[in-house]
Amino acid sequence: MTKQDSQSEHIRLRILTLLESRPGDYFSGEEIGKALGVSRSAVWKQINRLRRSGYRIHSAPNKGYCIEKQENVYNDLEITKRLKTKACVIFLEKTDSTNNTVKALAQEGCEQGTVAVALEQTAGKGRLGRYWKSSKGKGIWLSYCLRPSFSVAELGLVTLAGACAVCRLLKEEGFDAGIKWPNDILIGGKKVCGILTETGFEETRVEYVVVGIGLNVFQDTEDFGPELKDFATSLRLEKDKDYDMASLASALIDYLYEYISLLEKGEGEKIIECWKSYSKTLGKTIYTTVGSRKEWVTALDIRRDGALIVKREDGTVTPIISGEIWLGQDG
Ligand code: BT5
Repeated sequence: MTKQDSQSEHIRLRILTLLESRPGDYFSGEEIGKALGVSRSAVWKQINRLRRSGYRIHSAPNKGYCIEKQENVYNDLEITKRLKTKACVIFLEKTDSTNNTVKALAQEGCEQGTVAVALEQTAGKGRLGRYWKSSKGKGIWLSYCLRPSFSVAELGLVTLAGACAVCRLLKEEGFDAGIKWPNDILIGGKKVCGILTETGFEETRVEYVVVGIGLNVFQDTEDFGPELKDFATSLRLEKDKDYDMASLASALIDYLYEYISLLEKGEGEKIIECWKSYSKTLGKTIYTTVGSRKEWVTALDIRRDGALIVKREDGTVTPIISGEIWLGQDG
């Protein structure tokens, strides 16, 4: 976002705040311009942009502008308005993958805290070339850019930080959510959220890390299709209420910022502690690939680099760096 873009966003936010302070009441262009220290034509221009973002703003000759009260508007301003931390939110109606969007922005030099949020992803990505179903308006599809100051050895903690942020949000929404190593967030044994972390290197130095989070919100069982319906869930399926996407997205960004800050302060062990408190994996029997073959093991602990420490049937203890696990009967 250029300086000019961010200035005009700031003006839009202030116009919005003013109009929303008395929905249904008219404010003249002159009055708004005076309050903000900008010209009437600048007000008019930003009002039109607000309209294009979905706000119902009426105008009447000699009266000015008035906004209709609206619920659940989901766009960059609504997310930014609710943020407690600083982030630069870029909202897209449609993109292939918000991770790709942020990677491109990172390569152009965007700052830490740049976040792409999309209403729809046409090629949402999971790990290892898998897909992430991201239908229009059905969930929160966002990616956050980091410019890591912490060591490469701590990179594994970024995904864990993302998982902690999601679990905290879900707990506050009243869900008993838990983490299945390494990146699945489950409610009642079904996947409600996935996290994909991608890293960009410049020779051996980490240039950027992109944390992509996909959180299912409004899907019905049919939305998931035959392939996913038995394994996936959404907040709406778990608890039928009216979720406000902008509030969910802004809280998620705030929590992500908080957990990432712990990493930057060298307090990675707090992320591990938090991850353990939400874990649905530790202490459980799991089925996974150890070395080159699949076997039943017991998940013992999580290492600082994010590896899962497991105990094999022959009693040996070994780390699993990446891969897939399946929870056993006790999971
Ligand atoms: C993940 O991969 O779980 C990471 C998903 C990350 C998605 C976010 S959305 C914003 C950002 N932009 C992107 O392009 N990606 C990130 P993995 O552990 O590999 O799981 C992928 C598997 O989950 C698929 O093979 C399906 O079986 C299943 N799946 C696909 N879409 C799903 C959905 N919406 N809900 C639950 N499960 C899903």
